[in-house]
Amino acid sequence: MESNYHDRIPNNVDLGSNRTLQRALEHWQPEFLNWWHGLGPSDFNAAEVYLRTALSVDTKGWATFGYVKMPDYRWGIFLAEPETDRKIGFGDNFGQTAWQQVPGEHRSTLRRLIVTQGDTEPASVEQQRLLGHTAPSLYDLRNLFQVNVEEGRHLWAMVYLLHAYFGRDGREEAEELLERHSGDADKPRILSTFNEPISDWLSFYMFTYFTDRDGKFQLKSLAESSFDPLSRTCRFMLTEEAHHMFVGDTGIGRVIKRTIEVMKELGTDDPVAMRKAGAIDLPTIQRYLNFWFSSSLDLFGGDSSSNAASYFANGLKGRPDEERYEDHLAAEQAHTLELPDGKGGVRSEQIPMRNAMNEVVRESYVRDCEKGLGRWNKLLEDSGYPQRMFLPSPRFRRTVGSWANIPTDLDGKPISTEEFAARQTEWLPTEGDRAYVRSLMKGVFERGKMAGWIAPPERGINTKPSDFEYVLLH
Ligand code: BYC
Repeated sequence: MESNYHDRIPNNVDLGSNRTLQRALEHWQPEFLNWWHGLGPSDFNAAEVYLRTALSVDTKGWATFGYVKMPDYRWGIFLAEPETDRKIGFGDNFGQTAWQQVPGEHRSTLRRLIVTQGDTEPASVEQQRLLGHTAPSLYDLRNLFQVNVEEGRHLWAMVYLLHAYFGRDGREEAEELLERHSGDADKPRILSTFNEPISDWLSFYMFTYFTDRDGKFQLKSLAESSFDPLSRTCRFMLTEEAHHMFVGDTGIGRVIKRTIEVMKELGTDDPVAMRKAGAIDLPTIQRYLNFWFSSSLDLFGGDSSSNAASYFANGLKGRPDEERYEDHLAAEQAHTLELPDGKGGVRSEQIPMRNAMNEVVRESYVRDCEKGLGRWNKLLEDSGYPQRMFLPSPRFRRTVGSWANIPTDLDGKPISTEEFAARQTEWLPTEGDRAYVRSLMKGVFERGKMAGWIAPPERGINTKPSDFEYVLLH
């Protein structure tokens, strides 16, 4: 497929052949840029950032590196190459030809799914807007901006689908994607986690590890969609998503590595001593992890969901890597949920598999999250420390699904509201923790220098050394 990189809107969808669509998107473009200037990264617009830009979707063109001023970044519309004669891979229409247009009966549901996905992209940029000022190094500053510009491109991807396939309603939804704002009292973002403030870099790494990973699973589910343009869009977005999770994974690893170094230097893991030495103590890191993991679990929706059942039945949204499953209809199977019994205990209930799709995907997500834990714990183990990071039970601190607002401890044991209130300072970041972490956040902008609370990365970006001048501030 040919890529028109030099068009006003770079694209590989032959935008030039559809003047109406092109004009509509060219009308949206200044509104996007306006939003970027107002609510995208604060300052740094004049800085030259060593960024990866997608010029096309092939292996040569999708990751082209060079210095770019962020407002000059070429936000484009790129869909993965079409698969010849692609068939629907799951649900009641299994085996039929995938759709190139939106079937009338699924129009509003598909639009809702695309809007929900699209809403998260600018939301995350808004959440991270002030972080540049407190970056621990030029390497991290560059990674933040890389994540931000790509989330901007992912917004473009969803806006393209809305404009190209949903007519006037789609155009209105595209406008509203720039009108809702993260944390806004009147017009908040749609999903809960995307209204949480990210005011320090520990939260940023947790977000890119846990919340971007929800993005991976949701995009993989949408990549299975019978609506082929959605599938192709998500497949290309996934190639960019991997780096975002890498930033989170290595970011948390580097914080833990530095913490271990300070524990060794001081000969203690006492949080007070650690904080005096300017490191982030392990219990604080664990509390941040508990917060972001539990929040991200909510993003999968209810554990028993008739919405999820009809998305699957109608072929709108599948399971990640659907080809790994034997039964693509999932019409006869059941899934067992562990639910609160209303008496302070737990009971099991079998529900139809299609209604349990959110839970099935959430369970795979939890297994994927565990991988990072293994790497971080290896650092502790290799240093001879007995402490380990862990994931709390998926029942802990939930606000969506059967466990919503049921107080439990970190093991998922139901407890009283009073006990939860009394112990939550052990489990979740306190105001004191947040104030301490914020007090460490001071921008380090000298080439090759690193803030004292985090270790340098093991390697740089695109074979450059880690002390490369990733951002030219002038
Ligand atoms: N907060 O049947 P239910 C990413 C709503 S992240 C607020 O239980 P369903 C990224 C739900 O919308 C991936 N509301 O759930 C990461 C529904 O409302 P309506 C984003 C919530 O529908 C980092 C109602 O509750 N993509 O890409 O089966 C940086 C009942 O819902 C929440 C997607 O999410 C919540 N946490 O599933 C940048 C994919 N959870 O419709 C980007 C598209 C549920 O009755 N979205 N609700 O008004 C979906 O597939 C589904 O909407 C959900 C919910 C999985 C989110």
